[in-house]
Amino acid sequence: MKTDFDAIVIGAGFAGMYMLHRLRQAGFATRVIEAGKGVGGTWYWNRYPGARCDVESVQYSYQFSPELEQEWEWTERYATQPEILRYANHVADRFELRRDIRFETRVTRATFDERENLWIVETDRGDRLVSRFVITAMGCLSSPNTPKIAGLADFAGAVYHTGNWPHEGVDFTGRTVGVIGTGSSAIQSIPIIARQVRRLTVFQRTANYTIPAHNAPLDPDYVQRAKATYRDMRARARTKPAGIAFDINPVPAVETPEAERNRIYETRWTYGGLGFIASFSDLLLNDDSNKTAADFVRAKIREIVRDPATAEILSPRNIIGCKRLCVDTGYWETFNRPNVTLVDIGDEPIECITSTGVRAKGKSYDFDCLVLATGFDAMTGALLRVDFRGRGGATLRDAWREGPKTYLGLTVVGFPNLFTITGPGSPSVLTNMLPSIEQHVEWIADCLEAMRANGRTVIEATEPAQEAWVGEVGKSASITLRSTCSSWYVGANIPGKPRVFMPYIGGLPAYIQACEAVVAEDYRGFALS
Ligand code: N01
Repeated sequence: MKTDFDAIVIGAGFAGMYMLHRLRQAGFATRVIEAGKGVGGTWYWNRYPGARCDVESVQYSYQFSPELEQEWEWTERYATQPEILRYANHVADRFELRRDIRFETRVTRATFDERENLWIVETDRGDRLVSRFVITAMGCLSSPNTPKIAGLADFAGAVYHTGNWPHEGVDFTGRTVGVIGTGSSAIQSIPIIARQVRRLTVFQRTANYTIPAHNAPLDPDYVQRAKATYRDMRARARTKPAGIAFDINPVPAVETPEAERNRIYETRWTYGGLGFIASFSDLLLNDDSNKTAADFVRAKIREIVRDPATAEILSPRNIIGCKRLCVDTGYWETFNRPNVTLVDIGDEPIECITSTGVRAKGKSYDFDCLVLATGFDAMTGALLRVDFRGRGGATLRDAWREGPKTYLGLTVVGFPNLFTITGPGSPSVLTNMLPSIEQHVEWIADCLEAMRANGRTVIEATEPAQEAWVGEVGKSASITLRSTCSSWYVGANIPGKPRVFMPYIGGLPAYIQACEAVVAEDYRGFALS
C-alpha cells in the first residue's frame, strides 16, 4: 500500500498546530485534518460572549519558540477568546502551517491495516488517506453536550450552544433569554448577556463556585518583565502540579487559626483567579479544610447578592474545587439586576421545552432565545466520535466500554501507532493546557525520531504497562476529593457514560518524570518492531 503521509494529525488547535510544526522540523510528511474553517480549536468554536481563558495570558501561551514569546504582545491579564484566536492565527502564519492543514474536513473513521502496519484514514469529504501514524489533537472539551430535554426541537426561537457559537455573534438586545447551565461557560457569559437583554432567566441544576478574575489591561512594564523572565517562569511552572506558576501555600488549612485562614483567603480572593484553591495545601485532600474555603466563598455570595433567597440558591453545597473552579467577572453581582431571575432546578429537572420556552417546576417561562451552556462530553467524546478500528477490527468504543484505558494517556493497547495528545490518563485538563500539549507533542515527535533512527515502524503499548498505568491513574484519583462529586471529570454529566476519573491527578512534574523514565528505559511498556 502506498503511504500518503508519515503522520496524520486530527485537529488544528494548539496541539495539532505544534505537532505539525515539530514533525515538519523532523522531516516527517504530515497532514493535519481540521473540521473548522480555521485554526484554534477550542478558541475557534467557543465564541460565546465573555469567553476568555482562566489561566493568565503570559502563561497560556507556547514556549517552544523564544522569538514567538518575544514578538507576541498580550494585552490583558486574562486573554479574551478573540485575542487567543488572533494568537493562534499568528502562529499559523508565522510557521506557515496552513499549507499542510486540510480545513472543513472531519475524520470519520481510521482503520489499522495489520498486514501493512498502516492506518487508513477516511473523512466526510470522501478522502481515504494512508499514513504510518495517526495523532489525535482533538481537544478534551470539544464535543458539545446537548442534553436530551423533551421538546428541544420544538422551540420556535433560536437555540445557541456556548461550545458552538455563531461566528457572526448574537445580538441579544431587548430579547428574552433563557440560559441552561451554570458551569464556566455560563458564568462567563451570563453577566454580559444580562446587560443586553430585556429579561434573562438562568436555570441552575448545581450551584457552582467562582472566584473573581480581577481582569485588567496588562501594564507594559509588567509585559516587559514577563518577557525578560519567561525562561524562569516556564521552569517554575513545570515544578507545579497544574503547570501554572502560582504559589501553593504549603500549610494545611486545618492547622491554621481561623482569623489567619480567613486573612489568607481574603488575600487570594482579592488577587483573584484559580490560585484561590492553592490557599492551603490540603483543600483537595481533607473535607474539613475544604469546608473552610467553601464557607469563605459562601459568605462572599451572601455579602454580594442582596436577596437572601437568591444567595442561598446560588450557594454551592459540594466540595470546592471538585468540579472545575470557575473564574468570573461580575457573576454574583449579576443576580442583583432587576432583569435577571434564577430558577433552581436542582431538585426537579426541566420538565420539557415547548415552542415558546421552558417548562420547569410546573411553571412556563417564555423566551426569544435559549442558550445551552451545558458543557461537553469531556475527554473521550471527541475521540469516540471517530470510528477508530485497531487490531482485529476492534473499536476504540468497545475498548473503552468501561471507561478510557491508556498507557500514559498517550497510547492504547490494540491501536498501534496511534497517539492521543492530552488523552485520558494524562494530566491535561487539570493543568495549564499549553505546557501539557507541548510536553506531549515533544514526547511523540522524539518517539517517532527514535523509531526512525532505529529502523522501527510499529509501536504499541503492552497490556501489563497499560493496566499498571490505569491503576496509577485510579490510585492517584482516590486520594483527592476531586473524584468524589458528579463532575465531567468522572463523566457524570453524560447519561450512561462510565463513571471513571479520567485525567491523571498526580501532577505535571510526576507525570513528566514518568514519561521521561519510560523513554530512558528504551520505551519501557511498549512493544516496538
Ligand atoms: O460546562 P460544564 P462548561 N439540565 O459541564 C448544566 C472549560 N472551560 O462549558 O453541574 C440542566 O462545566 C450542568 O449542571 P450540573 C472548563 O474546564 C474553560 O461551562 O451537571 N442543566 C452545568 O451547570 C470547564 O469546566 C473556560 O448539575 C444541565 C452546566 O450545564 C469546562 O470547559 C471557559 C443539563 C455545564 O457546565 C466545561 O465548562 C469555559 C441539563 N440536562 C469552559 N445538562 C476557561 O475559562 C448540563 N447542565 C478556560
